[in-house]
Amino acid sequence: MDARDLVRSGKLVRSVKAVGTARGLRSLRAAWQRRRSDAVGLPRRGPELARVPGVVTGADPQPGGGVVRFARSSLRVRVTTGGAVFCGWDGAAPEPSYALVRGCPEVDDRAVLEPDTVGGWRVVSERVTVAVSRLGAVEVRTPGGVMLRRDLPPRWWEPAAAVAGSAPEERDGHGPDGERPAGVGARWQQRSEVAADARFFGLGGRSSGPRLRDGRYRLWNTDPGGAFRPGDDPLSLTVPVQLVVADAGTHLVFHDNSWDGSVTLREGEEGEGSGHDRPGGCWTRMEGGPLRYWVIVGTPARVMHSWASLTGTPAVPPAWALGHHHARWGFGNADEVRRVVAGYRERGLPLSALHLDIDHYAGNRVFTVDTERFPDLPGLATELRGEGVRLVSIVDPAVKAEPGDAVYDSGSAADVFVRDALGLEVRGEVWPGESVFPDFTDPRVRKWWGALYAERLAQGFSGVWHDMNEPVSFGAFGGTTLPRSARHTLEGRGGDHREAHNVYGLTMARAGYEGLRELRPEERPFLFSRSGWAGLQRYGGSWSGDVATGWPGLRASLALVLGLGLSGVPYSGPDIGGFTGSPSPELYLRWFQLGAYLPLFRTHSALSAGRREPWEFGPRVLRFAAAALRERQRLHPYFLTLAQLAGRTGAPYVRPVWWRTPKDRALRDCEDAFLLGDALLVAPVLEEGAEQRTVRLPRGRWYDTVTGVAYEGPGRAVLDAPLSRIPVLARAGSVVPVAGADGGVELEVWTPCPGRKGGGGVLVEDRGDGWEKTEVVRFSTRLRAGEVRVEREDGAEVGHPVRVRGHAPRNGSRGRR
Ligand code: MIG
Repeated sequence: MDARDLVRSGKLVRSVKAVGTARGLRSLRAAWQRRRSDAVGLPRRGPELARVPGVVTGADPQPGGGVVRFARSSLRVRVTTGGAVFCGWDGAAPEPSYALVRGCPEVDDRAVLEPDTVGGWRVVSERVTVAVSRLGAVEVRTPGGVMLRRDLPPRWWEPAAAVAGSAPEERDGHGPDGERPAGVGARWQQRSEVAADARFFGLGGRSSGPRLRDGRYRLWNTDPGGAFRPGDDPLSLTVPVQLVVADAGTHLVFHDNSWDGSVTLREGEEGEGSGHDRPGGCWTRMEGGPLRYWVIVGTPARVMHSWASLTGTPAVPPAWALGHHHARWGFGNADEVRRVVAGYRERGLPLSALHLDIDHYAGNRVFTVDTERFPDLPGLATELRGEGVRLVSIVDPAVKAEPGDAVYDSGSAADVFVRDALGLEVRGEVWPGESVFPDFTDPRVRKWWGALYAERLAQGFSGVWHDMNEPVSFGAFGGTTLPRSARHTLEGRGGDHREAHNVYGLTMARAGYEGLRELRPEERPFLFSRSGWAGLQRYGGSWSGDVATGWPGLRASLALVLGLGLSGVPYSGPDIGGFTGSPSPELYLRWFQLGAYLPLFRTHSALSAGRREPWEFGPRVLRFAAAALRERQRLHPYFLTLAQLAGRTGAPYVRPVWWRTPKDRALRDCEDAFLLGDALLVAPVLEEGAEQRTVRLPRGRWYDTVTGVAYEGPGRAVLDAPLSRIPVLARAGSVVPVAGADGGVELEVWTPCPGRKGGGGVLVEDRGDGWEKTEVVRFSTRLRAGEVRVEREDGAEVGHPVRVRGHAPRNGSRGRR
C-alpha cells in the first residue's frame, strides 16, 4: 500500500491526513512496526476446535460453594460475604484481577453446594440461589426462587494445535471424563437469558443509552477519533459490567476479563398475556482470557454497594472539584488565562478551577511548560489561587522519544517503556511527535511515573486530567493504539497488549493517584481520566470525552454520566457546549443548565472550536447561566454530601429515575431525567425550542422547586421549562443541605406528606480537602398537625437553620399516568 492508497482506503485517522509530512511518515513507520511485531508476537490463527463443558461428572464442595466437574471443564462457584457470587470456568479463580480492590472477598461459608433433584447442583445463599444444570447452564435466582438470569453452557474455540490428540466430535459431544485442555488463547462465548421485561444498563461510558438497546457493544477502549455522536461505539471507557433491571429483581454481572470482546444485547418481548414471552438475550464474547464473572443480586442501591465493596469505593474529590471548572484547548498564554478568570470575577460568576490543555506544554511534551507563553506558571497559580481558582493540568501518557528529553531519558534509563515482540521500544505517533509509552502494568513503572507529578505540583497545579490513555497512537491502517503483540509486565505475569489494553488507563490512574498521595499526603487527589476500566473510581472520575456539539450530543452526555455511574464511576460530566464547533446560544445554555447538576461541571472545547465563556452568548444567556452557577454554589453542601455518600456506599450522585422503584416499567424506559441523590429529580431540556416538558415521576409527592407546586407520582406532569431554568423537583419529606447566605449550611426541608411515613435526608459536612473524618448526620421529617418537624436521628440538636418549602397540592396538580 502506498501513501495514496492509504488515503483512498480512508483508514487514516484525522491526524495523519497530511501524508508525506513528517507526522504522516512516522505514522506509517509505526504501522509497519506494528505489523512486524504482530507477525512475530501473536499466535497465528490456525484451525480451531470448539468445546462445551459436556455432562456433569461430580462436584467438590468447598467453603462458600465448590467446584462442579464436567466432562470437559469445571465450574467454581463461590459466595462471598458481601453477597457477590463468583463463577469461574476452566479453573479460573478470582485472582489475579485488576478490578478487585482487595483481592477476593471473604467466603460466606454458610453457603453450601448440594445436589438438586434433576442431576445438577446448587448453592443457596442469603441473597441468591445459583443452580448449575447437568450440562453446565447456570441459573441465578432470587431467594424466592424467581429466575433472574440463565447463562447457557459456554463454548470455547481453541487452536487445534493446543489440543492435539482429541478428535473434534469427541470434544464437542458428551465425551468421557477428561481434564480440560490447555485453555490459553481460547476465544469463548456465552449466551444468557433474562426476563422478557428486563432492561440493560452499564457497560461503561456509552453514547447511546442510558438504556442499552439491541445491538453489539464492543469492549475495547477506543478514542473515537474526532468528536463522537450518539451510537458511536465503543468510546474511551468500557467496563464489562451490566446492570439488569426487571420486575423480578435487579442484578449485576461483571465479566472479569480485560481482553477485547463484545456484549450483544437483545431486549425481550412480552407475549401480552399469551404466556409466550420471548426472553431477553445477551451474548458475551471474548477473544481470550478467563471465563469468570461475578453476580450480585439485590435492590439497585444494594447492588451498587456490593459492587463498590468488590471493586473499591469511589475516591471523594476535594471540595473545590465540585464547583465550576472552565477549560479549553488553546488558551494561548497566561494573559488569556488571566482575562478569562477576570471575566468570571468581574461578572460575579463563581469559578473553582481552570484547566490547561496540551497547548501549555513545550512542544506538546508531557511534564513541560512553554515558558514563552507561560513565563511564570507557579506565579500565575498563586495569583489565581488568591482568587479561589485552582489550576488543573492535562497529563498525556505518551512521552516524546527523543534523547535529551528529561522524561524520556529517565524512562529509558529505567527501562519503563512498552516493548514489542522483538524487544524494541514501541514507537507511536502522538501530539509530541514520535512517542513511547510507559508500561503502567508494572509496579516499578507506576512508581517512576507517579514521582513525575512532583513537577506538576511545583508548577502550581492542584489536580490532573488524564487524556489519550486508551492508549492512543495515531496509526496508519486503521490502528489507533499499540500493537496487540506489544509486551506488558502485567504485575510480573507477563503478557501482551491484548490483555493490557483495557487496563492501560486504569493503571495510569493508579500511578497518578498513588504519586499524588505520596507527594501531597495531606490533600485528597483530584484526578479524572478519559479511559479506564472496572475500579477506576478508586483513583478518580472521568468525563465524556469529545462529544460532538449538537442536540444529540447533549443527550449523549447525560447517557454517559448515568452509564458511568452505574458502572461504578460516579464522578463525571460532559464538555459543556460540546467539544467541537460553536453551539447556538440556546444549546449552550441548555447544556450549561444540565451540567450544573452533574458532578463534573466543566465548560471545555477543542482548539478550533468557538468560545465557551458564559458571556459569549449574549446578555440573556449570561443571566440564565449565572443563575445556574449560583444554584450550583447553593447546592454545594448537597454535592459534598453526595460525594461522601458515594465514597461510602458506591451510590452514584446521578441516578436513573428507577433507582428506588425499579419495578416501575415506565421509569426504566425514561431516559431524559435523573435523580440527583435521593432528594432531587432533574429534568433537563434536551430539545431545541422546548419551553415546557413532560416529566415522568416516581412514586410519591414531588414539588417543583421554583413554583412550590406539588405533583403526585407515579405518573407524568407537564412542567414549565422557560429558557431561564430547567425543571427540578424535590421529593416530599426530603432534606437538602444548601449554602445559607452567611456561608453556613442550611437545611431546606420539603414538606412531607401527611401520614406517619414522613421523610428524611442526610448531611455529611466536609471538613476541608484532606482526610479529616466526616460524620454522617441523618434527619427525619414529619408532618404533625400541619407543622413540619425535623429531627436528628441520633437525638442531638438539629444544629442548622431549617427552611421549610413546598405546600400541599391544589386541584389539578396530580400526575397523570
Ligand atoms: O486528540 O488535548 O478529549 O478534551 O482537549 C485530542 C487535546 C486530544 C482529547 C481530549 C480533549 C482535549 C484534547 N485531547
